[in-house]
Amino acid sequence: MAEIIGAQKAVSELSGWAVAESRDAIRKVFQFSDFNEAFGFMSRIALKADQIDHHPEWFNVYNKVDVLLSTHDAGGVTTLDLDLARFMDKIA
Ligand code: H2B
Repeated sequence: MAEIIGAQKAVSELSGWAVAESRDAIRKVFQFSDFNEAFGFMSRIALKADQIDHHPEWFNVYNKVDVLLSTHDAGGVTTLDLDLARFMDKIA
């Protein structure tokens, strides 16, 4: 099981991510030029997420992807979320 680090610590190590209001999770809204770019991003993240068996909660409208990361099995933000957030920032 991945180690819980908490949302506050995770956002302090990232840029553009915020502590979610609802629970121990981190959130970022990615904005792209159009739907094609947004969905391309989601496709690449989806492949990675399935490889590492760690999946985002996300909501897409046209060129925006609203992402929430948390480790359900652990009940909070872990190093897995930090790693996935860093990967998303690299791909975006
Ligand atoms: N994704 C996230 N974000 N948190 C989890 O705890 C989690 C997951 N657990 N993806 C995985 C799948 C687990 O349910 C499967 C059975 O390995």
